[in-house]
Order: sequence, then C-alpha cells, then structure tokens
Amino acid sequence: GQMQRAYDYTKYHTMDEILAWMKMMVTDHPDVVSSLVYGSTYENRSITLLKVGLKSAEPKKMIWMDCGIHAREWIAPAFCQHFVKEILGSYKTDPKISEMLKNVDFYITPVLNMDGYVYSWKDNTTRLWRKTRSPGSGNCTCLGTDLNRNFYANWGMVGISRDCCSDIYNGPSALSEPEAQAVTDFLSTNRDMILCFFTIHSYGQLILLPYGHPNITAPNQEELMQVGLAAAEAIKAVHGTDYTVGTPPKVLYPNSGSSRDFARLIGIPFSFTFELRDKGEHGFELPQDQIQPTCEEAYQGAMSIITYVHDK
Ligand code: ING
Ligand code: ZN
Repeated sequence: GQMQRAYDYTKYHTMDEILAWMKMMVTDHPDVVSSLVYGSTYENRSITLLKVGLKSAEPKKMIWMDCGIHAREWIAPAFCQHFVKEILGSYKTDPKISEMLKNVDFYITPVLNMDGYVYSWKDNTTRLWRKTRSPGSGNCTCLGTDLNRNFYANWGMVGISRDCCSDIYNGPSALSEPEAQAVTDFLSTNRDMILCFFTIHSYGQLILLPYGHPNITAPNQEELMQVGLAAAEAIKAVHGTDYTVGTPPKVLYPNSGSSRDFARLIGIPFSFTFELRDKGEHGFELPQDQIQPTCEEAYQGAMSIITYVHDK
C-alpha cells in the first residue's frame, strides 16, 4: 500500500502504541520496511528495530539510530518515529533520499529501554524514571542500571556511580543489562558495514562526539567536529534553535560506558549523541506542542550528517 495511515506524530505515545505503529510501518511499506528482533529486555520484551531501505543485490552500508535508551526522555522515541515517517514520505519524490535508500539501510530502534519506558508511563511518580528495571547487585534494594554507563567502553572509569540507587549507576558489570548486550552484539557483528551511529537523548540541545573519557581522542576528532558543527547549522536554519557541539568533557562533564563511545571504539567512524530540546525550562517533560518543531530541526541535523557520510 502507498498511503500513510493516520498516526498522531504531535503526541507522545505508549509502548503499545509505538509497537502497533511499528507493525503499521511494516504492513504499509512492505517494499521498504521490515522489522528485526535483536534481543530481549530484562522483563522479556522483544527489542525490535525497523530496517528501512530499498532492496539491493549488493550488501548495503548501514546507519544506526536508537532512541529511548533513557526512559524519561520521551521526545527521543517521538524523534525516531518522525524520522521514519519523513524518509518514507519523501523518498519517492526526493531523489537524494531515494538514492540514500538505494545505497544504505537505516536500522532504527524507536525504544531501546522498553521496560523503563513502560514504567515511565505508569503514573505521576514514575514519569522521571531513567534506568532499566533490573535489580542491581547483591543486597541493593533499588532497581535499574543506567544503560548509557553499561557499555564496554572504559566501563566504570568516570562519570558513573557504584551506588545502585543512583541514576548513573553503571551496573554490576559491563554489559550486565541485556539491552546493552543486544546493541553490542548487533554493532559488533556489523561494525564494518556501519557508516554512522546515532543515539538520541534529551535534553540540552547538544551534539556530543566521542569520547566521554577526557584522556582519549577519536582519530577523526577534527572531522567529527566539523560534521557536528554543520549539523548544528542545519538545525539552526529550521527554527533558530541553538545546539552546542563537542565531546562530553568539553561541553558538560566526562562519562564512560556510553554506547556512542563503544561504537567509535570498535571502529564505526561516525558516532554522535543528540541531546534534543530544551535547555531545562521543561527538561524531560517537553510539552507536546514542541514535538513537531524539535523533530523537524533535529531531522535536518541528522540528515546533514547522513548526507556527508553517504557522499563521502
Ligand atoms: N545525557 C547523556 C548521559 O548519558 C551525556 C549524555 C553524558 C551528556 C555526559 C553529558 C555528559 O548522561 C542524558 N541526557 O542522558
Ligand atoms: Zn539520556
């Protein structure tokens, strides 16, 4: 089928609604979209991505994008959905997007931390949940590990907490969380084919580059910075929104165990964290009337980077 069925992209959606949306994308665009389960969460939900691209006889390069690694950052899953909607709505008429879909496949996970996302929708007291829902080590009574501190990338070194009640608890061990293990397995298997890695967060209006650790520098740091700055310009051109570009230690504070750093460490040349709107006025509870403009501008930022890596 060619037509896009109704879905309200200007609202936040529950996990069940997002899963139904994913099924709808596959059903409505069978020639371009398929879904793939690549792991399961602590609570046994199937971690599912959408693969978006045109069929090809040749092996295709890949672009990775995950959203919702942190439960409360609801604008992130909304962005992944907007991104899929935009490329599906434009590839038939936009020769640039159609060329991209011929040459690369997009692997897009709308909600990585599914257990946490479901919990953040439970009631008013759980709205600001960040972590997974697994028990920490030993006798701790708190639940949850920060997935973005749990990857095998200088795990446990800096910008983490060993207190399992902390929001930046890095977990009992590297890759203790099945969600981090699932991403790690996918990236490791496909690392030679992946051109670019995006992980989408909020908030802060930042484009973060590897590495989070202050003592290591990516070999293509200069190029990452230039590509990031061009993306920030593309973002600003849409609604005038300012994004800051740099490594975490330069723009905020160091961290370790992030998926962005892991992706770069295993050789994926371009790896970026987007921190979407805003700068703290509403924070994680970004009003729904900002979903559309936030996604429109960030789409242009992501496309600026994707165009660069595609044409290179
Ligand atoms: N921020 C990311 C986090 O994992 C980050 C990325 C790391 C930003 C270090 C700045 C410094 O903390 C959010 N919002 O999750
Ligand atoms: Zn985050």
